[in-house]
Amino acid sequence: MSARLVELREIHLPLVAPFQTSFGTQTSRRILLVRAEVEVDGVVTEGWGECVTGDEPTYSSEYVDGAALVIRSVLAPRLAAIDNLHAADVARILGPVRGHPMAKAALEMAVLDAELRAEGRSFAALIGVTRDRIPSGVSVGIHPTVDALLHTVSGYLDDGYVRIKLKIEPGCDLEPVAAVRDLIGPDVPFQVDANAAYSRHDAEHLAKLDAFDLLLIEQPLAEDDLLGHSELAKALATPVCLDESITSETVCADAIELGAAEIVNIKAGRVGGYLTARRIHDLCRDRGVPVWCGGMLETGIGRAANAALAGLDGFTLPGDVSASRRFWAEDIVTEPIDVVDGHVAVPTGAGFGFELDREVLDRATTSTVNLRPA
Ligand code: SMG
Ligand code: MG
Repeated sequence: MSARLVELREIHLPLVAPFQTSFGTQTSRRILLVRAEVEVDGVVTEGWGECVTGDEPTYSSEYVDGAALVIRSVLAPRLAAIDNLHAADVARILGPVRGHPMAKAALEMAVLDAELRAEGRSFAALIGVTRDRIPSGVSVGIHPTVDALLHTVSGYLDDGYVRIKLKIEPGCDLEPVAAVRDLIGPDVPFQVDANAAYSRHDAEHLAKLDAFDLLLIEQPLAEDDLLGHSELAKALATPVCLDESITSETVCADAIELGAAEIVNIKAGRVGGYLTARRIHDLCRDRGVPVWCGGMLETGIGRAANAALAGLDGFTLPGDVSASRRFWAEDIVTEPIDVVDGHVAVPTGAGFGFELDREVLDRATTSTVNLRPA
């Protein structure tokens, strides 16, 4: 059984509502999807991978157009040159290409999905997931007014989400955090995410968040500021969780060693793929560091994959694996993912377990590139 990459697609989907973070506001997403195939005894099985880059290089240095170019011109040709391509080898083969973890992750995901579907095996089974559902948290963007924010948060509580995460930035932190804590009461788990918007000089200010009994503060400082995070962690009672900074197993182990990451947000795209994400889960578990599964406004493809990954035992905190309708209206490219009793089901189907809606997918497609070698 050997895999090949066949197609790179770009789709365009509108968000149900604008999503504002410390680095910008999104109203829609351009998303790259990769299709791979595996042929066994003349039977062709396809698999799909989703690339989590944003439209612009603001969350990280990767972005849609850059990822499309590096996939087309550098990464796919390297994989096409391999005779017997397997998902387990993709990260090693692409290793000599520096950076571009989200682009690499999409390729590995497509190959892995095709391979597992051909074997009739689920990703959850491959990595040893035993849970059948995961607690679902929701990420709430920065709102223009506190009233609007509270209205949104109430809606999510009604939807059953078991944990609220609020985006913050300098000038929009203590007041909305106080208001949300007041609304949800002391028992609903509540955390904040700064997307690297603060500096080392903000420690005293950020310590004021300790009054609100937050589960964690996510990525307060710059991606490369491990030492700053470790100093901040000493100054705050609220645990410091890293997202953007965790770019590899090595960085993760170092961040824990330095005391910069008391909790880790795991995102497969940020670390180069679901297989590496699994190893990061293992290393955190072995060091007693709690992890949770992050989100990148994925379609049902990446969302299903995240729900499977988050089924591993070390994911002891609710993740940003919300219902598809949190971000998307009716135009979703897979069957919807729902939150039931505050939980999302771990997909049991072959591969990453999503079921594509071809019609919607084709309608949302804005361009298609052939990845087969000429
Ligand atoms: O998919 O639920 C989701 C989004 C969760 O807030 C979320 N992601 O920094 O954790 C994060 C952000 C990154 C994406 S913002 C464009
Ligand atoms: Mg984050």
